[in-house]
Amino acid sequence: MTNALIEAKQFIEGKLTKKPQVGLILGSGLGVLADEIQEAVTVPYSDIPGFPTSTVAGHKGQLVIGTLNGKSVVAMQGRFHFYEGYDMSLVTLPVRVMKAIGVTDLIVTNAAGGVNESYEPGDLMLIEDHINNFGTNPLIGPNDEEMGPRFPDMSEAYTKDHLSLATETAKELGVNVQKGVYVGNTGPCYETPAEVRMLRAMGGDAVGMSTVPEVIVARHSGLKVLGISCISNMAAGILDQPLHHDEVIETTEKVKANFLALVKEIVGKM
Ligand code: 6GU
Repeated sequence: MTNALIEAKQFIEGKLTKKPQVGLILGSGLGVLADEIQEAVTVPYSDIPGFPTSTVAGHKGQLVIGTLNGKSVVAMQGRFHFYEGYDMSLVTLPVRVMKAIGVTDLIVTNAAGGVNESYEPGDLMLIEDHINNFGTNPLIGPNDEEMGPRFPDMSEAYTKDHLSLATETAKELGVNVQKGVYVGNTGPCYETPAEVRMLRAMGGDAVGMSTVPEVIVARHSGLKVLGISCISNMAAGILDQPLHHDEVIETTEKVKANFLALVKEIVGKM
């Protein structure tokens, strides 16, 4: 373990009453889920040794630790994005910390643009697979065998059992879900219409600026992963309108109820 990791781990363990099982990374506009956590202990990122301070609108910047639907959880209300200028080791440090404090299952969420033309803003998409389009990888550099293998297998980046659990739970709740491939781009600009056509030709269904680095590190550390995208808007060139971050937040507001119900129920069954 790096010193940054050891320090963050010890600091957070000092605040824990029991080991969290499930880790949650809450994307833009989706941080409200953390408000549902009971017996919550909140830890601002600025208090955690080695953590950068989150800067994006719609992201709070704290860990919320407690109980959600009977399961012991740790949630990130706000994440670190590569486009903010943090290097990949910082973007993914929280995932390493989660693993170090005992998390076994990670639920990663994000707001994403719809690339698949049959999607609509407000859809929830269970992530079946991803395409790393960042042009870099968080595992580049010397490999610490204690943390995971040099050449990790990515044939099941998103755990099939979790995908089935999420599919069944959505059905039970009557929540409609899409399933598809998430493409991770660096951002911060949204894509051009030509880039969106390229992403579609590559096999992408949704595009965003996060998730892929965290999932790569989660798989390297042996965590099981479930990914859920909230399709906040259609990517460029599909509808005849420009994209704004405000729209991303507005749409996530609208699907909040379904998103909250779905994730809470899934966590309870994990
Ligand atoms: Cl259209 N693109 C990217 N890269 N990220 C997004 C998005 C689009 N909509 C929400 N997040």
